[in-house]
Amino acid sequence: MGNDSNILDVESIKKSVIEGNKERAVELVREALEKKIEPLKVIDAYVEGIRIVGDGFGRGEVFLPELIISAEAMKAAIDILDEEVLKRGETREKAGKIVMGTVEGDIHDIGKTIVGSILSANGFEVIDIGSNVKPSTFIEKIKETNADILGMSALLTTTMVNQKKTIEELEKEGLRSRVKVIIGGAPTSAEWAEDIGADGWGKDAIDALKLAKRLMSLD
Ligand code: B1M
Repeated sequence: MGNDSNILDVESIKKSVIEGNKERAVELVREALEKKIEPLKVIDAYVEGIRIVGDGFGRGEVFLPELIISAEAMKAAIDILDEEVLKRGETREKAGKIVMGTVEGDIHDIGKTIVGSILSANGFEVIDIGSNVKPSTFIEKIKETNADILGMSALLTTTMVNQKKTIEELEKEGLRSRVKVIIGGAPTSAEWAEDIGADGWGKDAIDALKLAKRLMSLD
């Protein structure tokens, strides 16, 4: 169904994530890309799906194994979209170097990876150091790569405090003045970014890109 039209099949995409049907989720990505639909629009449809599952989980109507299966379906589809976003990015002079990761205690990495791909596709050199990253590991990587920006994602109210701890570590190491810090993730906010002394907060990947460009004086 829908293969002959050029309309994104949002409902089927949402359903594939809600049902945790990885094969279908992947098939629908390929269909959307064949229809030449903008990858960011496709990503949004998957995000809608996982948010529905997450809300159900929050209300106790969806259980952890189901959440995991849905997340795996989502991740398989998003991996393909990330690759496509990267492929479409032109190779041009690097806009800046950014070390990116999800903070210690937190393994949510889907949003962080999307943000990394968008930045990378837009000329930033992204050093993605994964999830569950200790403050000391962020610091080591910044020193090793001489990064311009540190990007930290946190999805749990219990781990967002590690964004603050990492900034404190940066200060102790005397690195804070030469590295810009951007943060993001569902429980975070512009106010939280200000409270912990970050240079900005990204609502989503496009917002993070605008912010990173502004911080590198590219806008
Ligand atoms: Co978890 N989880 N989870 N989970 N999970 C949430 C976050 C939760 C809100 C669900 C709920 O209860 N409604 C809840 C947190 C509650 C709280 O903190 N108060 C929760 C919980 C409780 C848990 C566990 C504790 C469950 C358990 O074990 N009992 C556990 C924790 C594990 C851990 O980290 N230690 C857990 C586990 C998991 C899975 C492994 C099953 C899976 C993650 C798989 C993975 O990432 N590889 C998972 C998922 C999928 C979610 C939800 C449903 C979806 C997250 C996601 O991928 N969203 C989530 C509910 C929700 O967020 N509504 C939930 C899609 C993604 C594109 O959006 O990550 O927000 P997001 O990223 C956005 C923006 O936030 C922004 O741009 C991105 C693109 O638009 N952004 C940035 C993100 N990072 C940025 C960085 C920037 C700038 C912008 O600059 C650097």
